[in-house]
Amino acid sequence: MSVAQAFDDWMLTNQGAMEIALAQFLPSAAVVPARLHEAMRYTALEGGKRVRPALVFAAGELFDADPDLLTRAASAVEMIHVYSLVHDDMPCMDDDALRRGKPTVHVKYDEATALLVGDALQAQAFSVLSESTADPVRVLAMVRMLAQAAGSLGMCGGQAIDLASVGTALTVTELEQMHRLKTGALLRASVFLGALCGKALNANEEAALDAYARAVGLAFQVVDDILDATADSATLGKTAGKDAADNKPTYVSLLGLDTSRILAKKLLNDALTAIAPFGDKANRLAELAHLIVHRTA
Ligand code: GRG
Repeated sequence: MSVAQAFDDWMLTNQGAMEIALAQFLPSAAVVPARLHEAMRYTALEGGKRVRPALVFAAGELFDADPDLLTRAASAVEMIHVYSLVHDDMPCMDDDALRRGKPTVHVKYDEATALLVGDALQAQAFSVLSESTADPVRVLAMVRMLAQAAGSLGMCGGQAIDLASVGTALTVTELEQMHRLKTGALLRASVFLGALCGKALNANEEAALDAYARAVGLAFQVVDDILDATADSATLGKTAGKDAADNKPTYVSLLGLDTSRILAKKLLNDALTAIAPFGDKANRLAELAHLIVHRTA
């Protein structure tokens, strides 16, 4: 089997595991309030690339993680991610009708339901993580890591800067700061949550993972900006060309397409260099960095 085929199989296995875990960790649509639970399952199941769970699993493999804790961490991160997408698509934020190839939650259901779906997914993420029977000190560190990545000093803070920056002229440094929080914080937390499910990290390992996670987090956003400007809505499963239509500062609007592509390649190189000391054990993390930079959707 080729290396590429083995990686594709590994991704499919993880996506399957994620589907089963999310289906189990989300309340059944038969449980009251049925409409809310149905909407939570509608948006969280059968969709998305599951990049964040893959980062959790890949980092977990590197540090011989506890499988149950790893599945809980991957599910929790994905629930936070899905909540952010549901809220981001609402009329008070990005106002989008299409996500993961399906009508967004406020379109399919209604705005109040979309708000509650996001709130409930966020709460469920912490519930799933904290119900682990692993060492409570370790679980508490993971809860803290996820909370900090999701909060006002992480994803929510980045979203606030994003909303305030529409129609303004950001510098590349300011754009990077926004994305480090909005998208980068949760991607970084995915890597560290996976690692925390395994043996304790020494300072060198922590620094290497941090450099990898930061490079991959930023690369993800640079590529997202490139795809928004170049791909079509059917391929992306969400509305393409929205950044320019909304007058949002992006890597493409600030640097142009060619320089943005060069930057994405440089970040890929930074990510691979950072994890080189781990050797072959970090192959999955390396392959994920390639996937993030070379993805087409
Ligand atoms: C509402 C608190 C709050 C935060 C929203 C993540 C986010 C912050 C907004 C999403 C807007 C957006 C399109 C950001 C660009 C990067 C991004 C997170 C893309 C979507 O992630 P993918 O490509 O999506 O991993 P899938 O559907 O594959 O999981």
